[in-house]
Amino acid sequence: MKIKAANGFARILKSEGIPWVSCYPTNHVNNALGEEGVPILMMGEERFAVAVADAFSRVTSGKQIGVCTVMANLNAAGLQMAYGAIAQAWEDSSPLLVIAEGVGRGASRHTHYDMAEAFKSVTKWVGEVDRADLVPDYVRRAFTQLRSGRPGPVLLIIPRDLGEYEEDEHPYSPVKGWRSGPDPDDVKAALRVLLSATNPLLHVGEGVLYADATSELLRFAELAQLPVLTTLKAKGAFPENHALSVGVRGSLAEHFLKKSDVLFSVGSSLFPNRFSHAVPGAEKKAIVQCTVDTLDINRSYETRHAVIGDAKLTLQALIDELSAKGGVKKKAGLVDEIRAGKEAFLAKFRPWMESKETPINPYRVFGDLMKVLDPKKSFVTADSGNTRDQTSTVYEAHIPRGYLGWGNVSTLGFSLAGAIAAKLAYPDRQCVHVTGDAGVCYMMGNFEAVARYKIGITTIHINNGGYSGYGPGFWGAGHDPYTWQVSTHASACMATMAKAVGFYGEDVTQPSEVIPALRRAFDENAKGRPAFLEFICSHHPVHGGWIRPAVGAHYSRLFPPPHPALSPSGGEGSEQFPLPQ
Ligand SMILES: Cc1ncc(C[n+]2csc(CCOP(=O)(O)OP(=O)(O)O)c2C)c(N)n1
Ligand SMILES: [Mg+2]
Repeated sequence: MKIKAANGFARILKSEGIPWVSCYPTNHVNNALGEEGVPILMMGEERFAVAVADAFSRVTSGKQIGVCTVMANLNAAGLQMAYGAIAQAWEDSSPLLVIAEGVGRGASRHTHYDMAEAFKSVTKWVGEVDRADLVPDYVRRAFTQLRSGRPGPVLLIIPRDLGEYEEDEHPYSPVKGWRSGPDPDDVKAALRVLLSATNPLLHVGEGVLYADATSELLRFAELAQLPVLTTLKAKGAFPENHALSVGVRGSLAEHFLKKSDVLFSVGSSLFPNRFSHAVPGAEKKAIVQCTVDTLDINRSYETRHAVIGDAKLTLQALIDELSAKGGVKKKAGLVDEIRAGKEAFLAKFRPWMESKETPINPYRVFGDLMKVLDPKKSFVTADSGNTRDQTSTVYEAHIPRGYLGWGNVSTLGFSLAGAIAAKLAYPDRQCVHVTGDAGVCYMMGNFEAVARYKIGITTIHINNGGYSGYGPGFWGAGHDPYTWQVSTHASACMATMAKAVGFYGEDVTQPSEVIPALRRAFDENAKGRPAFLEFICSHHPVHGGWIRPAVGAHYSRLFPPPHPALSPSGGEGSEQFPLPQ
């Protein structure tokens, strides 16, 4: 049977198990998806169509692939608007499939915008389909890229005028994806370094989640008796209530990072950015880097010990090797040290989490949120700004993707996409995202779509009438004092805006009302109605820090030294006041 190219493509997506495609019109593939019965999620704009698909790949750690379509061809406005979202997926290595409509035969002379060229630097692969019967071949190649190796976005350009192809002559079967295992000699060498350590630290990146290796991680950490630190993107890969967890950031994490003589890293690029630690005293430590991609070897630090391969296969090999040696004796002292460090860390934050002050202290909202959520059946993510910094400091994630940390770049507004995707991936979980004043503005145009599709998520808006820490306050002058203030709640009520497009909405001004309001919101969510809770909060831009290289250290050229006024704790100290982000 002959079939139109776009319809053949839609059927192939179905056979790949793609449950829905997020989109924004126009794209001829959208009509084919409709005709073939593939559910469509039409968001309020392209950036969000991409973000929701991206977030779906992230929250499922690539077990499902997010797919989106955007407008392109001679009017590439959609694809141009999507650029930021695709670049973000690229920076975070998220396996996302973007479909753009290609320029028809002979029409490329009418445009000076070259889609493929424009996206080569932010995609793993760009495929330009130029014949109908090649649709299966191109999609096969796309899914090979999406399911193998280091994840990353793929762009497929499918013109409208490809015509038809004979479906029976060009059948398609789903692509499984391939892994590669580590060199056994490298595994042995890595273990030798680990076992020679006095103070080893297991450093865990998101690669462990994408490799579906969280149970192997747990086994290995316990077998080797290692304190475990995760990157922001890997938050939750190791249960944060485990006796060996030192979390992501703040004094406890910093203590173990500084103290370690062997940093044993699995599934991380190890490159330090604004939202991760640098390795302090890297020159004096032994770093072992287990990663899927040689791109990250000898990148930010000189690599002397590496294990290249899939994180699950690598951890299995490490477990086998270590078990053969009988494992490592239980370290009661280590567990006590972690417990005491955690207690000291919490002693600082707990009073804020229980604060009765008004405007509400943002930590009170997060403390109460933790009281009402079942950590085994919930999903939390946060936006750029203090909501990210504060939740990632105190929120305890107990299950993989119980918290979505994201952001090599950290693009305002993405948290809503995270919550939508999580609800679609895990309908039984209570899904919550926390955002600030700037974040809300970045996602606003998409609330109508969330209500239209009856996606029962809760938006927590921490309203502090500005970009907290950018302006002056108890923390000092602020780092962007001319660009921080927005309307206060008295003149701009975002909950009213959300209500107007179908959300359940409330303003919350009293600390005692935080929990009751959350419960009401969750009840509405259970009925398929999204909820928007606007908490009138104080500016409190204090959070767990990131280690920066000491000024003058070999790697400090990665970061300019912070202005002293911006960093009362000295840049490499523990809990930090705001830095430019
Ligand atoms: C697309 C984009 N542009 C700019 C920024 C820089 N940025 C980071 S946080 C922030 C302001 C956050 O303010 P708000 O949402 O009110 O959160 P708060 O820190 O006050 O809780 C800005 C402008 C960004 N992260 N993303
Ligand atoms: Mg704010």
